[in-house]
Amino acid sequence: MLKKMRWAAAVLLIVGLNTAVQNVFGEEAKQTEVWSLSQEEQDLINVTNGDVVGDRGKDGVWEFHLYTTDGYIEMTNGELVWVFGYTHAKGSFKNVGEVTTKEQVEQLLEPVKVPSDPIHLFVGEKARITLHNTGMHCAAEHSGINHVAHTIHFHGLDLTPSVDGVPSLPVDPVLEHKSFTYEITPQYEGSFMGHCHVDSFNHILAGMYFPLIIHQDRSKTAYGYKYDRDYTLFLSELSSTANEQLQESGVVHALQDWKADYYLINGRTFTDNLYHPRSVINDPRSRIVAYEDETVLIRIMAIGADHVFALHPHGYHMEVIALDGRKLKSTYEKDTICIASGERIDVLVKIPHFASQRKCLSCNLGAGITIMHDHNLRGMVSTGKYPMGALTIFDVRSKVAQPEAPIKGGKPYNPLEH
Ligand SMILES: [Cu+2]
Repeated sequence: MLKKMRWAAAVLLIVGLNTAVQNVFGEEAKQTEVWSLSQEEQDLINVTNGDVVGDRGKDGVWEFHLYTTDGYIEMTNGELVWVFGYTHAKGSFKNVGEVTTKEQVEQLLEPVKVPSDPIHLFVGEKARITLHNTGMHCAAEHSGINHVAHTIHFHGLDLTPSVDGVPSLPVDPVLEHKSFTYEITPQYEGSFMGHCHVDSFNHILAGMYFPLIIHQDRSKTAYGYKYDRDYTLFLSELSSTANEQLQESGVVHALQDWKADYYLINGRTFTDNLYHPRSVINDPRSRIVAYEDETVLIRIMAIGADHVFALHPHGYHMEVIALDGRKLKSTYEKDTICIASGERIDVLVKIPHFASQRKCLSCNLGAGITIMHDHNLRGMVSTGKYPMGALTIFDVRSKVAQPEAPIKGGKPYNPLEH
């Protein structure tokens, strides 16, 4: 009887601990929701991290419907910046028909994001990607930005001009309330991006870009290298002033003086309020969580006017395995990755086995937090404030179960403060 009670207590303890860990770390909670899926669906989620994926029709072709629209994104200083970009139906890339009014945009589509959600494709599997232009719904009535056309350029894919997204070379861009379908079959795995190619300076910098990830198969490998976890960090510049001018008049005055006032990782800035829900470090897609012994793949991408990001992790060297979606013949190690607009750099970070590799008191930190930030320090200043910009963290955890994290004053646990 006593033995049974001990067992029951142990089970309760494990369940309780598990629940506490899940509450603290959202990504683990996400994994538990998928237990009832088929093996095929589970394999797909494994390589897409649970991102929304397209529908695969009976003919085996992937279908995606992207919608262009405008809206506001909230920054960590509370500013709402008007942007325009791509979005999709609520919870899916399904076709919800032509969307023409503000009410339909709000009812049928996800709010606009910068960058918009990643598109995941597979080598040799055909995809039909339809772009619908819903028009602008939050711009001034007489702004020249109303009624503009858009396209998708699949940056880095070797495509024929008919699906290359450069307006009228030879296909006309997608006019307001019209649509166009790009049909592509990826040849190479790797990290790519999509962006608009109409009035590119204004349309891209206003927010029209997204990561495009092409997988070789359903395994956690990239370019033949195995990884345990993967993150995509899309670095970009944003000018709220230029966007406001587009919104009001459709013209950016003195375009040669265009200057970013926000430096972003996945559309967010870091800020010294560690609990800010819009901060980079509180975004599960941008906070790099890993456990000892694991290999982490980071797909770094950048887009902007002229800023070259110099991404520098403390505590780790990164192994560069691919540049611009092509495997390197031999890898090399870097602790500062310079990346300019349009480039993609794929790196592996090997998290050591702490106990066996600790040779001195100052080496191999063990579980804990280290920062990774733009070492071109302009990228750490947004709206004139520091530290506010392109910074995220490595949140490295021991495989040994940790005691329940303390929660102080109703605030979630933040290891940066411990
Ligand atoms: Cu456009």
